[in-house]
Amino acid sequence: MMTIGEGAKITLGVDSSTQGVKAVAWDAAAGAVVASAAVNYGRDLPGYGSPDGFLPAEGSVRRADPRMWVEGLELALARLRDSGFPMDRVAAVGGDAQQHATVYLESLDPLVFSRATSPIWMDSSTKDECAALDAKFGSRLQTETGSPAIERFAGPQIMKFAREEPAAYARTRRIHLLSSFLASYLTGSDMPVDTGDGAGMNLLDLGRGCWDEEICEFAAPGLSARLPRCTGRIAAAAAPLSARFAKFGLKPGIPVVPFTGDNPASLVGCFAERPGTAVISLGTSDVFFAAMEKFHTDPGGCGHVFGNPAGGFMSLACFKNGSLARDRVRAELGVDWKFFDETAFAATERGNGGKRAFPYFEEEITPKHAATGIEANFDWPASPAEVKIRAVVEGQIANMRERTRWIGDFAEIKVTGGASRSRGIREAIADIFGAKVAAIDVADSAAVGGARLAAAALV
Ligand code: XUL
Repeated sequence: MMTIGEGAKITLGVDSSTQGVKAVAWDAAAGAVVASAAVNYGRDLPGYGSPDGFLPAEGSVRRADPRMWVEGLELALARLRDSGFPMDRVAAVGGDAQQHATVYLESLDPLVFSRATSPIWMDSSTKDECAALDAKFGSRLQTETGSPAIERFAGPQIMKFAREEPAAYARTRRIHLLSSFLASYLTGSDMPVDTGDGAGMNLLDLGRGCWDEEICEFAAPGLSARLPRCTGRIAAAAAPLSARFAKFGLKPGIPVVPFTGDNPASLVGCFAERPGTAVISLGTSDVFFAAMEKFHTDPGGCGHVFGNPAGGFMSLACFKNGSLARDRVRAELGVDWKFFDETAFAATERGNGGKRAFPYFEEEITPKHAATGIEANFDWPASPAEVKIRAVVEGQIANMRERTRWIGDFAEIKVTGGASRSRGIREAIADIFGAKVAAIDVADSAAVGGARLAAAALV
């Protein structure tokens, strides 16, 4: 634990992710995490039989026991307290959760769930519901809610529940996202869904910042009355922490701000909440996200728009063929990462004389493209490894640039994730986007985002 200055304002950020919970104490003036505690569902709460944070999969169904999320939150707070961190120094609480997971309540206090297991973002069992939403609303879903009908999104999931279990749906008084549920649990009263996470439901009229009554009613009768209100103004919607949390050493009554989704929270945790800076996370998939001033959607129909919890909007585009595709090319060429990240780039010219290649090993979503393997505009078999590597990297980045042009231009791009170590990739991003590129370390970016949002309630 770091030393905490006398007058320092400490806020707590709680990140409830798929695999566990992290609680970080953030000192805004020092710009540093001063203490943290973590819980892993598989290791720490084995009684829930969810080694990876969800119950054994049944086909395309992925669900988790919501009691595990509550117990995980409390255990993380207990661990932070037991680490010796002075919990009474926490001045406000914020947080985030995995997006799209839904929690179904008969009552919040006492806590009674009307659905024993909650669908999470990995569930893709709502093909029929998405088809019905598409048939009814068509492109209006994309242009008004920010995304086309998507299987993991909360709206199709709620629709399926209401159809399959009408009696349990009728008993349900409130349907929360996991984010708004956790904030409600902390305050003991219904907290709003923030427009950052709420945009992952297919139910929110994002431009107007309210539920779309027509889509809600089509998804499930009486749905909008079962949803909490939504808000795009996090600081203004803070509510006092319930006295129940005094047992963890937290001061009752300190402000708790609405929680958001992990992606919107990461935008804030990467200090990229203002337009002009984008973040590219180079992981299994490559993800591009950035703040946006005005609400507008991807004319190509691939990117998402969410509310930006710091105000305004944000966009997110996911490119499925990211690091896994790069690794496959590297393995097929029989070279090591040093060769892939540096040697190949030192041996070739920027722009590669126009030679580009696109690795479609997985079915691509941005743009939609079948898994057909490498597609190159030059004689792939006859070319040396160096040329192939630059062609693949520049091909991926050029595709990303084209597919994110609708969002705007960026003077600065922050890159994170394993592949951000590659000088070749960083230079290709700088060249193709015409931006300054910096690799950033974003351990706990979502939790830090939650804590930074909590700090806004103290201003
Ligand atoms: C975003 C999504 C995932 C989850 C992971 O749409 O489904 O990134 O938020 O926690």
